Amino acid sequence: MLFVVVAAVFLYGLYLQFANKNITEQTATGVINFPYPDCRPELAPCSVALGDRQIRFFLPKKAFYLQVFPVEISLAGFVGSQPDAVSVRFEMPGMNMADNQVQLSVNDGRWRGRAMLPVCISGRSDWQAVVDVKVKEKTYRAIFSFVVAEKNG
Ligand SMILES: [Cu+2]
Repeated sequence: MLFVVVAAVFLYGLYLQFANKNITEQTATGVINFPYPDCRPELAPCSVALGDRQIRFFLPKKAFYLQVFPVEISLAGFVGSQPDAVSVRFEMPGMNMADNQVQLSVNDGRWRGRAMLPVCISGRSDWQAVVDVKVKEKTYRAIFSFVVAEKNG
């Protein structure tokens, strides 16, 4: 009987090791979050770094609702693992807004695209730009907060 208990505990330990290993591997092939940057991309270009890798986010000085505006990302430190795709998704923290994702295209090392923001029915103007840099099976993610100051251009 004791043997059975010992064997069960041993097997449970093995199972836990296996489960933990799976979680670690999922993280390694999933999303790698950059630290949250303490800057305002609507005021000045905003950079965030994780190790050698840097993501720099450009917004126009004024981003307006219901008007197309340019977004731009420049990357540094992704040497030897050039990104396959870069996208920006616009969200509001804690609010379910319509899906709004822009795929950027690269030219001269700069990733550019054009975006448009809807008017928030609650009157809020605080947005988050979720930047995803895809490198093979990994996604490097940086989140930039910004405020849309005016409703009309
Ligand atoms: Cu909203």
